[in-house]
Amino acid sequence: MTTPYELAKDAAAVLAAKTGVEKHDIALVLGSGWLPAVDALGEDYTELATTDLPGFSAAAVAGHSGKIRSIRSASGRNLLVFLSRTHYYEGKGVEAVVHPVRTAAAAGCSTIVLTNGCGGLNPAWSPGTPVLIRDHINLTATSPLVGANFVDLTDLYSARLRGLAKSVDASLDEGVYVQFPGPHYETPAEVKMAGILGGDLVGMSTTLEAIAAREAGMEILGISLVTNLAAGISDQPLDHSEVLEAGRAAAARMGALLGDLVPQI
Ligand code: 8IG
Repeated sequence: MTTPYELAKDAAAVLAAKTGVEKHDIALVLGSGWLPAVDALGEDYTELATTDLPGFSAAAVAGHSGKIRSIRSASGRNLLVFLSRTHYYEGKGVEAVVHPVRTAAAAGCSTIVLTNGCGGLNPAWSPGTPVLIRDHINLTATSPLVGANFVDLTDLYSARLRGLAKSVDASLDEGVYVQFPGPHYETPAEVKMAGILGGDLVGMSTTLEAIAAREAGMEILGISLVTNLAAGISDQPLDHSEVLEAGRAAAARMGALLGDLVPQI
């Protein structure tokens, strides 16, 4: 039987063959609202469909394109950018969720930047505000790891990389990201619970990927784009098209942030 790690190795081999890039250095996963920022990372690239590689299935959400971009950055690094992700709520299993992360590790990446769109609990974070993930609370009740694999998650989201991000943009706040399984948004009571638990951000991704990335030994930077106030924080109902619109409106700032930050990693 093929293990998830062997499947990732196979995907990395096909990636190297199709891009002509033997080793990638930095991986990025672009979440809701981050897609328009991709062009700020570099103009010299090869683009593949995720389905060109073993182990990937088609993208399922509007605003998430199933593409992978291999970018030769101006600073001479090979970036591996996933323009979409598989979410836990798609029901394809945890292994499908973290396959891009394991593929990136097998492709040689030692750093991963995990981005997402999420709801914010702090009313000062208006839609379009990026927030660094300081830590997470995983409410999916699952793990990408199987067996007696007691991976340490202290400093999961690298203090060094958060410091670097703040040196690029001193206005960046930090928060604790709470992953719910989704695909429904939270009830106001669940958002209140997330706050009582110590959360600042609510979303449907990232924590399982971060765990797999830590297992693989990668240094992790997590950045959330608050695209909406979490349910009950404002009296507005939540709407996916408004989430996408907030992303479009924030694209220039997110592009500048990633464009300035990545060369410093
Ligand atoms: I964009 O308010 C986005 N994704 N769970 N809650 C959850 N996920 C989200 C939200 C939100 N906004």
